[in-house]
Amino acid sequence: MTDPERRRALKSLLLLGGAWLGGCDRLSRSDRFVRLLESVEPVNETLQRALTGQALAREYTEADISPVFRPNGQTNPQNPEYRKLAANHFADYRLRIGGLVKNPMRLSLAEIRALPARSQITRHDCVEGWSAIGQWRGARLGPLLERVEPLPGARFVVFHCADLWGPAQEPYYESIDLDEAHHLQTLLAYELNGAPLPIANGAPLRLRLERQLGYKMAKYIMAIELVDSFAPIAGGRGGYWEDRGYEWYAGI
Ligand SMILES: Nc1nc2c(c(=O)[nH]1)N[C@H]1C(S)=C(S)[C@@H](COP(=O)(O)O)O[C@H]1N2
Ligand SMILES: [Mo]
Repeated sequence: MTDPERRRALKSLLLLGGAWLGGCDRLSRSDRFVRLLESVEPVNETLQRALTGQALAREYTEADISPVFRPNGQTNPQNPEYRKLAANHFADYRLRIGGLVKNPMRLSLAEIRALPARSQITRHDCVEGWSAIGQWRGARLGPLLERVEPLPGARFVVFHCADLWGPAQEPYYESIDLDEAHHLQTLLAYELNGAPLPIANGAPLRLRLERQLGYKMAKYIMAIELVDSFAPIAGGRGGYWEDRGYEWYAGI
């Protein structure tokens, strides 16, 4: 597109968006609409937000960053495969992305760092009653999903983690829908407060979503799977803690 063409296209989208914003935020739930916006390059964040009504979680300033971002849950996975990767500073790590996608991928950390990225300073709230403010940097999940091309039946994104729990050694896992996956603040984070993500906080890659509680933010992500239903996975409720009674949608 030439510049005037792009401006005209954006203007008509803006007008349409304005009309829709009147009363219909169902649009923000429409994955196809979000994908349409992502295909118009470059759509700036403010415009995309205005059009989709995808409210952002509050962002803070550097002065607000907590002196220590308290680690919680598992802080040093003992799974041998993970220990081996950690011993080599994750040089051999490959994020596997598969399931209901046209292009399954295996990505190194260097490849993940080359993806469209975002930084955000946000507050993390744990159900256990503590919170911390941290600065995260990571690859936006939305554009990454565009590359793997979810098949029409895909509805949820499942994160499979390295840490194993309990006597049955069950892996931690989590899931979100495609709307949440395309949100601007949904990241595969590889940095915390300007430094590589520490192991205690989920190295080499952890999920950030800023409109839900802490347990949704899977640490130690080894694989991402697109599915039409999470019922066949583990306890069938979409996450390790969900299988033990927590809400699947943990909105703050
Ligand atoms: N793989 C994995 N992800 C996890 C957890 C965990 O134990 N294992 N704990 C969850 C909970 S309850 C919280 S509050 C946050 C804690 O993140 P932090 O360790 O960076 O504080 O991670 C979430 N993601
Ligand atoms: Mo938590």
